[in-house]
Amino acid sequence: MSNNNRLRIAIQKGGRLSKDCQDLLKQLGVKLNLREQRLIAHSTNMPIDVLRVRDDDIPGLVMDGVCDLGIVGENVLVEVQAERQRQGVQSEVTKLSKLDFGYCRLALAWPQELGKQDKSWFEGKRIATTYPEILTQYLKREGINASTVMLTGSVEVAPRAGLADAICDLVSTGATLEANGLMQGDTILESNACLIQNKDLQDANKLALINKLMPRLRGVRQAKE
Ligand code: PRT
Ligand code: ZN
Repeated sequence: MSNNNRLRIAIQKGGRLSKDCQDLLKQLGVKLNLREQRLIAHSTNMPIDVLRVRDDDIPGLVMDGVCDLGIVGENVLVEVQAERQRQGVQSEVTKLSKLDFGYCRLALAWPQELGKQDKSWFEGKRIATTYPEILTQYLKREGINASTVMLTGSVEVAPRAGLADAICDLVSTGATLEANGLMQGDTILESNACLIQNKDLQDANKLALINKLMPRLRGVRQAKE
């Protein structure tokens, strides 16, 4: 549990969600003194500290109560939840809101030259992914007997490099798949960034601050519609 009486929010330090997270906090009226290399940024006008970390660490920090809130892609949240459930470790969070950025889908893809394929093609194949838990659950659900190859980067080059027969990766425009000669198949998960809260948070001051920020968040989202 966090012993800090300032509300702790975990956001991605450097990456696709960073700028949108910083913009959102600004729109909520949270003034931050962001210095490039600092792990923690203190708000100058509210009792809020922002922790800037790798996105993969955000769900665990919130689940364990190290941070009270976090902003993370649903893809990462679902993957970490599945992993922690398998390990029998606390995996629940309260989802406060879906956010209007970070949209992508986790989809299967295979070499274009093979043409259109149905699910049975995956039988006995090796599929490279950064999301082995979500992929394994999908394969189980669909009754497909395929193996997963865990890669944390450059997943899209795996078939060409002979590391796998197919991939399961995030897609937004589809340009990366096309550039690597891959054909997109089923979407396994659709994802947006989301705001999550530690499910055991009880500090009255922190809860009051969250209650003050949530209508502002709804206002920001409505203004975008
Ligand atoms: O360093 P850190 O671990 O924090 O960052 P990261 O490298 O793991 O993640 P990052 O910054 O790449 O992405 C953060 C989050 O942004 C992801 O977890 C998703 O929730 C979201 N997001 C949205 C995406 C994309 N769109 C996306 N297109 N994450 C990754 N991609 C990649 C994808 O993996 C592929 O390589 O972009 C490529 C495909 O893009 P298109 O447009 O060519 O289809
Ligand atoms: Zn990451």
